[in-house]
Amino acid sequence: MLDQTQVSDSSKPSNGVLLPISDEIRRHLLYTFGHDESHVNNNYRYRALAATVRDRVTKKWRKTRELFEQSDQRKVHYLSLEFLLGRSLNNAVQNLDLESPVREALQGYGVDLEEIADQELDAGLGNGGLGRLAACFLDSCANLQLPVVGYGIRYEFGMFHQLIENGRQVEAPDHWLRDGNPWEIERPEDTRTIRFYGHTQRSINEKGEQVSSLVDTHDLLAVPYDMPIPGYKNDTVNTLRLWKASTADVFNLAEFNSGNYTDAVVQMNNAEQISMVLYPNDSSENGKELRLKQQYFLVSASLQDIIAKWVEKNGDDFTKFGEQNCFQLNDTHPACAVPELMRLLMDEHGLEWDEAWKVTTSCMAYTNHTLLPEALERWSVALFSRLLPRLLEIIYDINAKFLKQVAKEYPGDVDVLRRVSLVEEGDQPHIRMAYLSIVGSFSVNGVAALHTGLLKKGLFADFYKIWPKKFNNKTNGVTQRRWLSHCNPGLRDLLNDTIGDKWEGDLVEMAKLAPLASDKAFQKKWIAVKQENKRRLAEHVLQHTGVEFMEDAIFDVQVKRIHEYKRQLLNVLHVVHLYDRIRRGDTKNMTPRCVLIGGKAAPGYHVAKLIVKLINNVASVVNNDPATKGLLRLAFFPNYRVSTMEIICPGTELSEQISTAGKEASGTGNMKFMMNGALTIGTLDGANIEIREKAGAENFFLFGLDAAGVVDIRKAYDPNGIIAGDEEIRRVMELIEGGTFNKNEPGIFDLLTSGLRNPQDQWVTMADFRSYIDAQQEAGDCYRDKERWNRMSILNSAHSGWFSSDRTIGQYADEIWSAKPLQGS
Ligand code: NBG
Repeated sequence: MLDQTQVSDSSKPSNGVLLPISDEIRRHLLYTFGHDESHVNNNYRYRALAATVRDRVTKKWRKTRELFEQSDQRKVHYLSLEFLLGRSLNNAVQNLDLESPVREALQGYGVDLEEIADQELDAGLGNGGLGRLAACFLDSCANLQLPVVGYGIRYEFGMFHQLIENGRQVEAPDHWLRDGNPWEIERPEDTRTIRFYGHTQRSINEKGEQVSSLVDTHDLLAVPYDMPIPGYKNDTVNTLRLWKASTADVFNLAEFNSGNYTDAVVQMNNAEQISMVLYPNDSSENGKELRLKQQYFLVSASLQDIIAKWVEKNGDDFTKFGEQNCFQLNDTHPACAVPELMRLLMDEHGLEWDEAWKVTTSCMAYTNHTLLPEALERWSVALFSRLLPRLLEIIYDINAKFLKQVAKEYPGDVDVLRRVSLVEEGDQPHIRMAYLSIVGSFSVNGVAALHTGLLKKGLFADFYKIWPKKFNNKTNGVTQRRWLSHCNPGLRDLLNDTIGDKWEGDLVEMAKLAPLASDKAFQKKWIAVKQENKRRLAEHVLQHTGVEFMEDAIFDVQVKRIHEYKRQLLNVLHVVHLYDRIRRGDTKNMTPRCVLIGGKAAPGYHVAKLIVKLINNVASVVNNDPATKGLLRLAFFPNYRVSTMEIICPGTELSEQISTAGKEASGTGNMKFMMNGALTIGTLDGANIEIREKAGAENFFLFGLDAAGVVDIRKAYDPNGIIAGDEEIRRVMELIEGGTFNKNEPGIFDLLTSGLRNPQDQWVTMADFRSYIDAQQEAGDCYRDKERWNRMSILNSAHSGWFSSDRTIGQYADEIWSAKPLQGS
């Protein structure tokens, strides 16, 4: 039931608490921002509306928090270095069911909600899929009324802005907090102290036991900022707690800055660097000291926060701690939680090793998000021992006990001990964070069926043998509230008219569309919605790239981080192939096509940045050649982010999911496109496999080698043979290598073409090129048969129910967390 004092928009002030929305906006303009209506711009209107909407969250938020604190049910703490939230206004308006009163109120100001919502900067506190998954999960947890808190870092600078200059990516800082963040509330009363460096001191306590403590540390503060996560039309408002680093008290400063006041003040600022910037690496580790500091900062602050509340209620009795708490580690980034919980339990709360280990391993759960070896985090022992000396001792102890257990199971097998050790030996020994996470957790999950299978068979095979029951799969999902209902209002209305609105809370309802897939009248409505979304997307593309998309062409889209394994290069090769056909006059059976590619490259990832340059250069040649008119367009969408996906996704018809099989753990963009009726052209990788199973093989354009095929072909991979043996492929390579796309910059793409020709090429792009060309032709042919295409499109949406993050979170709650909806909410 909605609380009338919260959401009523009647013209009378209700209970004297909140006024109708238009009055509240006016009140905030005047009293919060000091402006009267006649002189404000849309930015102030946004901020006043956001404050108004936030006020309407407050009461439910407090209520949920109270319930949470009082309850003895198991609570889940989702620890993640990334939460890629995007914008919050529309989400809050939607979930609080305030759309009509807000629209009405804004009418009075002569503006519409879209214009105002457009003022909000994305909260880009994540890189890509991993961070966005965390955000979708929070939405689903609130929808399912689960007692889950997200813990992360309040980065001052989120994901960088991508500018394109002369076809190349240039990074600019994203100061998203510049105008303040209307959604957050600072909670200084929950500030925690985080201790770095120093060394361990042993002493004997009153009971005559040896205890360890850290001394001579450099301390700083973690100050929490809470953001509300409203459930969908229910009374739950969960919390995302983001930590900001701040300087510790002056006391400490005196210690290491005797006599030098100004230097001491400068030192103070150093503390704040920890939460200054998000590392912009997706699927590759970074190895920088500051990054390890961020990881420990998040973990220590969050664990101390949870333990402080536990101790308030239970004293130092931790017997039920594991039963009532669960930590989900989002990848290995928060893996320090394992030794840090041990440290807190032993050094601060007096538990013995065995007790502390029992508690720790009963509440830690780890999600792996990648198979790429370069993304597996390893921290040098030297760095660890300097920065976190006590944690390193604990890790060594965990390792010693673990290896003893393994040695018992595999007597005489030294090789297995070396393989599973948490410490990678060598000139510079390293800690293997994934292994630490596995050993310290009761659950280890992958994010799609294929991925979990490959973890068991490959990367973690030794551990799977030791603990087969720990391993489980949780195929990813996305929230249909943002990725369908909000971003595709046309489709939302059509669905509501056709199958009712239950799908917003339960996406399996979409299956009711299936019987209508061939229904002419329904198809007509379906096309009309897609056409309008294409128009909106084309407008956006024109505005941001200057490229004009033909609205009757197939809209073929690949948006995601730029990475070699995701093979944007294969996509470009196909565009070059189509261009070559046009130049040869071979345009029979060619479906007009508009190709959109978007995504950011990690600033230090040279090859990825070169791929961006190639896309832009090919685009410029293709789009400026009169021969391509009406047939082919290519555009690179700059600064791809959550809010642009909200426009791109509904207007897409063909979804490119073309990674080298066995490399993409799951993918989640693939699911967003499917929900919105796009057909997938893809490899048997990640969740594509499940998408194809659900949609039906006949409604999916499959190509390329499968994961086993990739492993196989690499034994004798001969890309030059493939190129020489296929006339069309040879021509594509000749066009690129001949300098067609870099007339004034000779040689700049040599690195890419030599990579394609290299028998060691990990991504085996040439191996899949022919089958990709053929699958693209099939997709194009199919598109010309409108009825068939629309049937396939409807069936894709209809069978997307499995890919709701509500389903995923339901499985986490039942199978990992043993968490139930919060009683009373
Ligand atoms: C990414 C994978 C994606 C997956 C998301 C969410 C990392 C380390 N992994 O395939 O590459 O969909 O995680 O699970 O960013």
